[in-house]
Amino acid sequence: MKNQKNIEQAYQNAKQLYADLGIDTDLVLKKLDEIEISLHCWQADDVGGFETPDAELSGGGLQVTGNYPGKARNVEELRSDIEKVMSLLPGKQRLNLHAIYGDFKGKKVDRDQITIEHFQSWIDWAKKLNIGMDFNPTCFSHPYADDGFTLSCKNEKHRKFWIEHVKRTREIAAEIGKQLGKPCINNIWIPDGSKDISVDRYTHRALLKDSLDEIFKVEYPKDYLKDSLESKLFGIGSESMVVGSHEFYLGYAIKNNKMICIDSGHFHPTEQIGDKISALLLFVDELLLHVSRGIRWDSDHVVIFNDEVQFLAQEIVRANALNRVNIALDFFDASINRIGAYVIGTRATQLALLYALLEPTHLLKELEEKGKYFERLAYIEIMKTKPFGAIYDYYCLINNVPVGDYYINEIQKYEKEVLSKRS
Ligand code: RNT
Ligand code: ZN
Repeated sequence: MKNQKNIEQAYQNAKQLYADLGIDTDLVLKKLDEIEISLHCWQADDVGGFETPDAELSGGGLQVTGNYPGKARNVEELRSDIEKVMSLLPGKQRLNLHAIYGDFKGKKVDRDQITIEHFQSWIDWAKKLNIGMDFNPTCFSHPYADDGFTLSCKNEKHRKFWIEHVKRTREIAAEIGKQLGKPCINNIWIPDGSKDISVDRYTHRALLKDSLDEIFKVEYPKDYLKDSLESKLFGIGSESMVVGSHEFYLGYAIKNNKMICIDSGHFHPTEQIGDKISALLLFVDELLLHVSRGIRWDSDHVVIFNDEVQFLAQEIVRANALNRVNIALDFFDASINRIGAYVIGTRATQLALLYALLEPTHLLKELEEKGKYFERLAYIEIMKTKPFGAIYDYYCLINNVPVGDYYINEIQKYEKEVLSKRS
């Protein structure tokens, strides 16, 4: 590494500046290194999946815009992309797989037919990389989801189909967790909702509750499987009503001891996602985060190091809840290099966690308790110009991954040598 000396020196300087505030940066880096971030497989191919060679995202209130060349077209390309991404990141990652990404080997396998055999090669791959995995039922991009309803559908045949699908994903996820020796989170998100004023909301929600009760009848050891439920405020084409709202899932999760998934793009823009952490953690054991970036109608822009992600990380750290909050990413941008999108989003999330871990929380709390609010605000501002970038650079250096802008070059090289050759 060219600037190794400078990076080390900058770290030593920064270390001293943080030590003056009572922060041990070596310890902080140890803590940061223990955090696993779950990488969503679907940024690599625009949420298409591998059920057919030309599979594309359709419906579900989701939209991917852009047509940057080089998306992953099959299991091998996806694995190669994720491996590339991981080689450019310090710290630990997991893989978050959607059910449509099975290794179907050219066979048509409908969603109510998937079994562990379609995911065994993913488990073997994860074992080889020594990483954990998470899983998701795919309740969109399917003819039975075309009317906008899945688990809350009034058509019994369709609803049964989706119940079967989700049951199978739990079975598969439990087997993944068992084989990898780390619990697998199976996160249920459904698109169900309606574009315009909806009259019979009650029945749809009652149906969803009924479907979930049926799905969760089978119990799996918590060491293998953790169930999670993800709400949404609205989607494209479901602007007026979403069946799986925050209130619905929060009620369900608390009553049935399930995990709640908070997607940062799924709330009203003036709501602060960070503020939800300390409230939810008093009523559920664990949370799942889908770290994302909402922009106007889109809930899935590439994550950047912004105020929202910082506040989220601060609240996790301040609540001493790193072991109760599972961190996953969820964004999809097809307008830029997809590998670059992953690296930017993951590094931004790590930066936010690092920034939060470098906070002199003890000092801020003390000032707060004494009612010294000017001083509290002053320190919050002062921390913003402390050299946390030097700490992150050093973290990259000791992890043997590109420091600073060096990852850009690596991604350009991969684009030239690999991505640009995909048609
Ligand atoms: C959709 C949800 C969900 C999806 C993935 C593909 O709004 O955020 O998590 O992004 O399941
Ligand atoms: Zn999400």
